[in-house]
Amino acid sequence: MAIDTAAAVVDVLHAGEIPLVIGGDCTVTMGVVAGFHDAGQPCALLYFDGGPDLYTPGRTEYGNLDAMGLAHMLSVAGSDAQLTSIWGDAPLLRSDEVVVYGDVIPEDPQDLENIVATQLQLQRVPATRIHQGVAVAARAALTAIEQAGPRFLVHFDVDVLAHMHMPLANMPNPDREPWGLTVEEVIDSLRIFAASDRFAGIVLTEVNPGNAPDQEVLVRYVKMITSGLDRARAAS
Ligand SMILES: [Mn+2]
Repeated sequence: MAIDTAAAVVDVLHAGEIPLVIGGDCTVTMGVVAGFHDAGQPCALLYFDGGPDLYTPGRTEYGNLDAMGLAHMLSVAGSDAQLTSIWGDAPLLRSDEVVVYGDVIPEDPQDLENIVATQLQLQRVPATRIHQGVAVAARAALTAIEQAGPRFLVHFDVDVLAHMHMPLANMPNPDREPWGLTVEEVIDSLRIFAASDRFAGIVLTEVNPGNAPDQEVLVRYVKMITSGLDRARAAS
């Protein structure tokens, strides 16, 4: 699937358009980043997600690859070599080409993702910082990602929202502190990112319509994304 996704992204980029990729779990982003490389337009990655997906096989309770996507793009030690070698020996991304935005991983020195993120010196703008002021937080993330490369891709996992606000994620974060984002915080953030000259595409992940309590939630999701991608409204 990742290889097919990469080929489709190459076609979109060669047509001079901005890819909108609808996943899928978070591993779909591997194929999208690879597509930018294959098209000769390597991208930095703004990882807008409730967790940084830094687990490797054998290190999560559930074993879901969904929680391992960024680890495999960075070729973190313990990654599955079948996945990290699809596009050659070099990692798809270096850690200085990534900014993690909106995560709710605990600042616990025992937390595995916290340990890996610290070791990699990943730049992070966690949800707690966004709650203090979304515009300031989003502009800080934007500055960092604009410095990370000539263009950036946004990976957007619906689990960055508190599940009670948008109950669609395949692997929801629990509804307890630290809380995920609100719909308004997502819209304000996306507008700031999408207005950048360096915004080069977006991947939407984890939306499982089977989880939706009613159709209205899906309508709210689509309105949130389209409103967030309204580049003309970023200054408002
Ligand atoms: Mn994710």
